[in-house]
Amino acid sequence: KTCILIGAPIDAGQRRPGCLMGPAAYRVAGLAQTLCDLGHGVQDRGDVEVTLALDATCANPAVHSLPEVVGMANALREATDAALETGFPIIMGGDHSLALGSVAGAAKHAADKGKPLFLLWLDAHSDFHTPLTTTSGNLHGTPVAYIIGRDGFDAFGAFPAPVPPENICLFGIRSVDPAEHAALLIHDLEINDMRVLDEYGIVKPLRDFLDKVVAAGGMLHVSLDVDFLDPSVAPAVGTTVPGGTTIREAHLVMELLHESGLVTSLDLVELNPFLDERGRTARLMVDLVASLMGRKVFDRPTRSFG
Ligand code: DIR
Ligand code: MN
Ligand code: MN
Ligand code: MN
Repeated sequence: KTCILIGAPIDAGQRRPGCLMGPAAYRVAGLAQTLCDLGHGVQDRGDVEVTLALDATCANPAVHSLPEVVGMANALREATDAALETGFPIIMGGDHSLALGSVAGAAKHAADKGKPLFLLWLDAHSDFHTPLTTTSGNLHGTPVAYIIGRDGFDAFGAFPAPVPPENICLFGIRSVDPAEHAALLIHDLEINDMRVLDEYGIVKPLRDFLDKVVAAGGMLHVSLDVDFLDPSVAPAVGTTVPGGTTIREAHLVMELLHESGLVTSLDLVELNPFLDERGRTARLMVDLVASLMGRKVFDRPTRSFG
C-alpha cells in the first residue's frame, strides 16, 4: 500500500506554540525517503487546507480555539477517509486535537466497508475529557471521548460510527485528570497504564489487544503521541510526563504492530520542533515509523499472529 503523508499543522488544541511546525520537521527528518527506502510507495499530499469554523461555540468558557480545532477536524476527516481509499494514511501533526478528525475519517471509512474499527492510543495521557469537563480548555485532551460518542461535542457534529470502548486500548498512560478518571471507570476501555506495562512488559498486553483485532477482522488506527516516550529520550513535546517508555520499548511496540499486519492508519502527534534538540525527537519518531513499516535489525522469519 502507498503511504500517504498528510500534514496537519495545528497547535491550537493546547497552549504552547510550536507543534504546527511538526509536519515540516517530519519532512526535514526524511520521513518520505525513509519509507521509500523500505520499499513503500509514498505520496505527500501536503498540508490540509483548513476553513475556520467561525460559528462554533461551547458552553464551557475555558475551551479555547474552537474554530481552529473544528476546522482542522473537518478537513482531516475528509482527507483521512479519502486516503484510506487508496493507501495508508500517515497524519503528521500537529497537536492531538487532530485525532478529532483523523479518527472520525477512519471510523467513517471502516463503517462504509462494514468493518469494525479498533484504536491503539499510545500516550502519557488518556485524552478522555469532553469539552464540558476539561479544566485546561485544551481540546487535545478530548479526542478519545469524542471517538466513543460521549456528549459535549456539538460543535464537531456527531461522531460517525462511534467506536465501542472495548475496541480502544490506552497504552502507556500515566497522567489522568480526576474527571477523566471518573469517566474511565464507567466506560469499558482497555487501560494499559504504565503500572500494567511495568508488571507485564509491552508484549503480552499488546498481543492480547491485537488478537482481538484479528478475531474481529477489524481495521486498526494507531495514534502516537510523542509523550508516550520518556522525556529523557523525546524532549520535543509541550506536556512531558516522567516515567514513559524507553526507545526500545517503543520500537518493540512498532515491531509487533508491523508483524501483526493490522495497522491501517497512523497519527504522529504533539511533536514541538521548537523544543527539540537538533531534530533528535523528530528523527526518533521517523525511526519508530520505520519499525512500524518493516525496518528490522535482523530479518528473521516473523511469528504468525491470531
Ligand atoms: C490534560 C493534558 N489532561 C488536559 N492533556 C494532554 O489539559 O486535559 N496532554 N493531552 O498532552
Ligand atoms: Mn495525547
Ligand atoms: Mn471511505
Ligand atoms: Mn499526551
